[in-house]
Amino acid sequence: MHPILNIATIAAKEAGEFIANQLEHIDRLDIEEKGRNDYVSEVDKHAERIIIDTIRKYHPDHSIKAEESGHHQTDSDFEWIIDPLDGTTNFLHQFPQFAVSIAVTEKGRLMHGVVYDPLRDELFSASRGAGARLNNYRIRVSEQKTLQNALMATGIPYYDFEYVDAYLESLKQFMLTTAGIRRPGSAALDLAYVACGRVDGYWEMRLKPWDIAAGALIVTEAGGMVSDFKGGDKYLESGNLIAANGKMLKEMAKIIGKTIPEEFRN
Ligand code: 2AM
Ligand code: CA
Ligand code: CA
Ligand code: CA
Repeated sequence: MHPILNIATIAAKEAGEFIANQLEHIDRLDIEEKGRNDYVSEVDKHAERIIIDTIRKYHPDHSIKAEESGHHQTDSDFEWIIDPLDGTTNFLHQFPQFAVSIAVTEKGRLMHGVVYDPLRDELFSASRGAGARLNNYRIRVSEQKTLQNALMATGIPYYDFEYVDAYLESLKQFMLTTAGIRRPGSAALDLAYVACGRVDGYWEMRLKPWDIAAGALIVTEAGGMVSDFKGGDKYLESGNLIAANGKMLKEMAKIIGKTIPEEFRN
């Protein structure tokens, strides 16, 4: 294992264990609403502290971009992109679907990623060129070729409701053409599930880099493809993303092209 992936793994597991242990204290948590429907608890913040302290111990010079504490830019080529708790809404409702997501870029290129589900003790990980794993096993995207038999994952908009109609059009088309759609509520795990073939495809709009950086690398290292809504690779910038195996991705892109107006595809 690459030493950087090893540090990411240690940090994700430690933060994940902490989060899982806090589930039983949920009624006593301090919760803030950062923006419409965007909640943060002291658990998110403490988990992020655990992760950043671990990174700083080994790589005090690296840049860090973390959801709850912002961007600490240095002149290093390396940047850690952290979502300490992806699926906070689920966590706060004790709905058992949330994860820790940690990615590392070098000169802007995704190099390592881990997504850790502490309740199932499932660690999804990848380093560029070395394939993707679920715990110690290699994983691959599904081979499903047609939408007709495909199980999809998505995320439903919860803020910025101006693009709700565009999203609903895409949802309607996928509803009419696929075998089913799930909305589990953690973008990082949705991508991890594409990587191991539990779902055949995933799309969502307006995501943040920390939701998707690690999961996107895990998908591509599992033989899948990730693209933005214009057929390019600017998904970290645009926050609009499709992920699937290559054949399925093409089919999905057709539906996105047909249903999401150009102004919402940027
Ligand atoms: P978060 O829990 O780290 O904020 C995609 O749906 C992403 O949107 C999730 O991974 C989640 O990340 C974020 N999100 C924030 N608020 C949400 C909400 N109310 N419902 C669903 N997702 C939300
Ligand atoms: Ca959040
Ligand atoms: Ca998130
Ligand atoms: Ca989060």
